[in-house]
Amino acid sequence: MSDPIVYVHAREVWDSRGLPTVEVEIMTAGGAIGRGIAPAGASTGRREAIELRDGGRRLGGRGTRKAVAQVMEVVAPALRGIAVDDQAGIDATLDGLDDDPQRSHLGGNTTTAVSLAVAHTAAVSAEVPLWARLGADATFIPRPQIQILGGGAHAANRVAVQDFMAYPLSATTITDALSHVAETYLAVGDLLRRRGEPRGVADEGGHWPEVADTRDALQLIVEGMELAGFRPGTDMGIALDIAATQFKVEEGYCIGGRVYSTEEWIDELAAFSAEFPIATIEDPAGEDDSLGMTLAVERLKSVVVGDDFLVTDERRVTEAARQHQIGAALIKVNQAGTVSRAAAAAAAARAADVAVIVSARSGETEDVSVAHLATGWNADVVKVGSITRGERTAKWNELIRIADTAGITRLAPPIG
Ligand code: 2PG
Ligand code: MG
Repeated sequence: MSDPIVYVHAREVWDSRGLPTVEVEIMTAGGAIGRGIAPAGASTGRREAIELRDGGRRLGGRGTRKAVAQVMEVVAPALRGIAVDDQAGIDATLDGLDDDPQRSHLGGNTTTAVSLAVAHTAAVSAEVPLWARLGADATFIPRPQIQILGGGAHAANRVAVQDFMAYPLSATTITDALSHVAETYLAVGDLLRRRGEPRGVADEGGHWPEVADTRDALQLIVEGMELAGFRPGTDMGIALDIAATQFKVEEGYCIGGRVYSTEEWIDELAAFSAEFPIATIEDPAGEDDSLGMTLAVERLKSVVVGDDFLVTDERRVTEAARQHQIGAALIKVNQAGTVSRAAAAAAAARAADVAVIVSARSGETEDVSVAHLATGWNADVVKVGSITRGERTAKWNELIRIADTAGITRLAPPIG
């Protein structure tokens, strides 16, 4: 039964970095109400959907009042009267409202919040949970990759690598997976405390990286796994997000004052990949470094994941699978700008036999969409940061609820 949209409203709310973002609320004739909030990246790819920010002096130019105004003045009149269950049609309408594919006029944050709000409202209208509306046949929960140490742009570049995660391998349920990682997170905290290091957290809740270098961080995590009683590589693997675009220079990659050629850099990662139980390595090369991605796929033992390299773009995913044989694609709705475009990128990955990792951003809120999208799209992996901080645990706790209420006991098999 068609349930038309009667009301679209936007407001400025706050994210986990104390920065403003856009929330959209939608109501239908049938009385269904749903909300979506746009997340925000810190290490963004140059090809991803562009956020609309206010500029000027308020909040360092990061205000989102212009984005709110775009929803109220441009989007709302275009959506009123459209059936809320027509996600594809509504997302196409959003596409049509901005002649720039990167959405510089309407804002990728604007369209993301609207598109997510539509998805949630449609689920409420249909009286089913969002994950079930997206994929009623979901029989497993994606296996989580959970941050232990933050780094890169999420920790003032204290170390170059952005994200050191634990990837529970022997856990068979989401509750066990989260519990195994929590034990490891606490053990790593104990090890850091024994070293006498301060124990602050990075942007996504991982321990602040008071480590000498990448090798030290990897050793610390392996030690933490063992201290918590898990066998590295058997019970738990490591997942890295290098986010190499962040330290790409013309001649190669610059770390700690040393410049590596692309080949030297990939060989450095290959040595880590051979020495440590690293299941997956995301963005080992910069967003434009096609050669670096090819070398990474050839030389790393770990599965190569594309994030900035793919920017949740259907065509780039297909092309990277063909040209580079990448092993997994990161999927982020706000890189693509709409739920439908992100779904198309995930489908392109599936069609090319590339694993799907649905990911949150470093700037997040209480919005739990990512838990539903990852489950409904049958993602192999879900990544939302650490096991601490409310904006992160909101997603993990939602996955626990989905598993519990739907009786889904299985976890996706590990990749890599
Ligand atoms: C990433 C994300 C999430 P950001 O690079 O995968 O960790 O970071 O949101 O800052 O782009
Ligand atoms: Mg990344």
